Amino acid sequence: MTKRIYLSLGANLGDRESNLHAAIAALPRAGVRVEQVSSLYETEPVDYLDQPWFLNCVVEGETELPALGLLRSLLEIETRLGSKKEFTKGPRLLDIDILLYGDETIDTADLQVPHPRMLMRKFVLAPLAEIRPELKHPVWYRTAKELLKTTPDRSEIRKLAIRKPGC
Ligand code: GSY
Repeated sequence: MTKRIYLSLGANLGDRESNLHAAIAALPRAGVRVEQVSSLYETEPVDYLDQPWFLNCVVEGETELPALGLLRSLLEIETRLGSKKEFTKGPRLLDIDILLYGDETIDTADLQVPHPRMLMRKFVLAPLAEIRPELKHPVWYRTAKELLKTTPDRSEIRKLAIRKPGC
């Protein structure tokens, strides 16, 4: 069955913009039809602060893959593009997280959806609210635009005035 999905992409090593472009270009062969891509945002690191700033964006798409199949497919893109996490929450060439998978709630050791920290992350909420301001997941009470307005995350983000990846 077709599922509407939202992915968060981030990179803070190497040519960050090329890494994001390459990941978005790889999505169709990995089983994701890309429908919208947000602008790129330069974002201050959260969680582990002593690392370079990230470039982040959000992708809206559709997939026929089951959630764990999608996760595997995205991990393969990360590995193929050379991404290794030296340590959890540390710098990386590329990170792809599943934010939403249809209206589903998934809570397994390998995958939690909606992404458990997305409401605390401006680097996710700003690009999501840019492409889908009125989006509401059944476990939230508010839209992406409202969540961005009320998030406690005080980290800095800057929308880049350049062409979107994938366009
Ligand atoms: O969770 C994704 C990796 N990550 C990021 C990120 O993508 N952007 C910002 N700004 N901070 C981050 N901290 C981690 S971990």
